[in-house]
Amino acid sequence: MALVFLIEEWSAEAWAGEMAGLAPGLDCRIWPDHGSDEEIDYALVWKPPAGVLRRFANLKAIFSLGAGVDHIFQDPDLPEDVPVVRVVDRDITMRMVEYVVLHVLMHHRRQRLYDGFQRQRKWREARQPAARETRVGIMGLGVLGAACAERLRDLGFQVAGWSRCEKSISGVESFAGDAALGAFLSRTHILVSLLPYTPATHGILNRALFAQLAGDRPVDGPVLINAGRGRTQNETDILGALDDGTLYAATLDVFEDEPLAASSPLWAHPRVTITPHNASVSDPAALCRYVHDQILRHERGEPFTNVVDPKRAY
Ligand code: NDP
Ligand code: OXD
Repeated sequence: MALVFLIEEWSAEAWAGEMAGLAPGLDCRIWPDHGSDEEIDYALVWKPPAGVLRRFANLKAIFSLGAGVDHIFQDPDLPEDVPVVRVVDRDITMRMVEYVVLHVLMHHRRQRLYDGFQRQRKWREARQPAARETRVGIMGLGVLGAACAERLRDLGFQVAGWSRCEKSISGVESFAGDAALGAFLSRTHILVSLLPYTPATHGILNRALFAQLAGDRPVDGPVLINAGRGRTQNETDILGALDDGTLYAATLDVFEDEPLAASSPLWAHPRVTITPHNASVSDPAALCRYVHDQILRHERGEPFTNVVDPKRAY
């Protein structure tokens, strides 16, 4: 059974080495030195170059090495009949929970303000609202969004989520569909986006959307945290909204173009926090275990889990 690692940006050798250690029986190969295309049964991919997957005529599945699958569906030559399997794993979920809780708390506890006081050697207190006074709204109440919502709810925040279909999560208000977006935004002080990138979410985080956020946050103003995908945001609009007060602050892990250009004004903005698309990194050990389990299931004649519906493409 042959697997090909088709990975851009990360070390394919490290991933293949992890899998070989876990499952010595698997024949792990690295694109483009993988030998015969016909021998490949499974592809493990991150940002695969367009047109390559179609060459593997006997492919049984394409495994995304991240939770997002936009990097696969952007291939115009993607084979239609091969299932795309995405990652749903506790490791990736908990890393995202850490990131979202960290940044919601950072804004809520006004840590950047205190950092400024410290630099000025000022012993000063600023008003600190309770979590129960603050309404967090999560766009994308899927696997990651739901886990973040539950932790933020447990911390005492008023939490709501927005998704395509209605959800039932105890203590978390659910808003579903485009018709409910306005109501969701108008109750939200701190907006967290964990949306996938699809044609429907392209540029959705824009000035018109920020203008609908609740203006009654007990301190400062509306905050945006985006750890979903960069092309769901309009960075010109984020800068404009920060400068005219529509947004008070932003944490951005993802960008329209990555890596973020050194010339971007976002880097130096005093109320922007930037991380390099590492809110939840894909851990080779955890994800190889996950993929290996899926392959074993398939070889036993059981169906893959977490197969992406190509019509939704997320
Ligand atoms: P899921 O597919 O489980 O969740 C996606 C959620 O977005 C669902 O609730 C879905 O609604 C909602 N959604 C999708 N399209 C729309 C739309 N047009 N309108 C309203 N809601 C919509 O994905 P995950 O939670 O596992 O991951 C979310 C995203 O996080 C990934 O796609 C990836 O882009 C990003 N990510 C980023 C990482 C980072 O390090 N920055 C790491 C991992 C993931 P419904 O439930 O109704 O279908
Ligand atoms: C993912 C990511 O999709 O790391 O998992 O962005």
